[in-house]
Amino acid sequence: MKQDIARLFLAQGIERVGVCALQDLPQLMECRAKSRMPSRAQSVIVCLLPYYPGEYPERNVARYALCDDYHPAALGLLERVCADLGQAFPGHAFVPFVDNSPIPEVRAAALAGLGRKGRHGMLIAPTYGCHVFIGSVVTDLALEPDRPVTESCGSCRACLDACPSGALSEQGFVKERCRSFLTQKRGGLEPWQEEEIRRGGMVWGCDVCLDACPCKGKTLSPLEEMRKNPLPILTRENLAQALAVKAYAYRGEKVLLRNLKLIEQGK
Ligand code: B12
Repeated sequence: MKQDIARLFLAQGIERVGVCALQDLPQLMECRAKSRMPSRAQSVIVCLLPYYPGEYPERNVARYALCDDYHPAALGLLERVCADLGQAFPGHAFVPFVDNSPIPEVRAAALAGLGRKGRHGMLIAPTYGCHVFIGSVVTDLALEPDRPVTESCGSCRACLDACPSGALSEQGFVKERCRSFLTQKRGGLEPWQEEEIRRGGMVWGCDVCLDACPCKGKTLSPLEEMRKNPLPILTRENLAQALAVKAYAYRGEKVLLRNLKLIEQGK
């Protein structure tokens, strides 16, 4: 059964698929998408969506957000897989989720054998490293779970040493200090938070911990959907156009203009 499932994902270009039992995820996350969970859900089919689009050293936007918004693209791929799964297994439910998901995706992917959780908190997968998005399909089929990956980063602390804001340390991850989080934060910022954005020079997101990771992976994404229209430098001039298609659009113009202004001050 799992081979048939993997074949249907592969038909959409998705090469890496694994399964974990829903009951092994101790807590689902509260979010609007939770209402889409199928009743009597039993298994989570987790998949990797590699996104590395190239280096773009001059970029002021995190690599994951350079190309057109991955959310509708990934959901589109998974919806097509779900339609095929519905035909192959009539009477069963298949519901796709990406990012805005009740599934703690990094944990689910590690449990499904797709890679290990790095010290930076992200999944590190063979070949693609941490440059992967994670998607999942929740189903009421009882599928045999794959073997979890429980390896750790050993003595490597490259991401901890590189994190410029102290968000990553031996003590764990402090979201409120993460530059990626700060560039997304709405409303007023404290002076130290503004300074982090100025120093980081990124209008959206942060890649410092990924770039420092020796297992980051630099294989160009085989998924055309993840490589559309890279826009490495966001400016006041191209902002309106970018807001029509990029992942950061959901945060709105105000937050992005604030970040652009802070970065101009830092130059
Ligand atoms: C909220 C969120 C953020 C927040 C907070 C991140 C955080 N680390 O808490 C902010 C805005 C800061 C953020 C930033 C980024 N994010 Co984000 N984010 C999410 C989101 C929506 C939820 C994460 C969450 O709160 N999880 C709940 C907590 C409890 O889980 P956890 O911290 O992973 O792990 C705990 C347990 O699960 C357990 N555990 C974890 N793994 C395992 C494995 C095993 C085997 C076991 C037993 C236990 C275990 O231990 C942990 C401690 O208790 C996920 C999507 C999703 N639905 O999961 C994306 C997601 C994690 N983000 C993603 C990305 C790409 C990023 C950025 C790289 C973007 C960027 N370049 O700026 C940065 C990276 C920052 C960083 N170092 O984490 C990707 C990561 C892909 C990957 N390869 O792992 C995800 C999966 C989205 C996606 N669909 O692809 N993010």
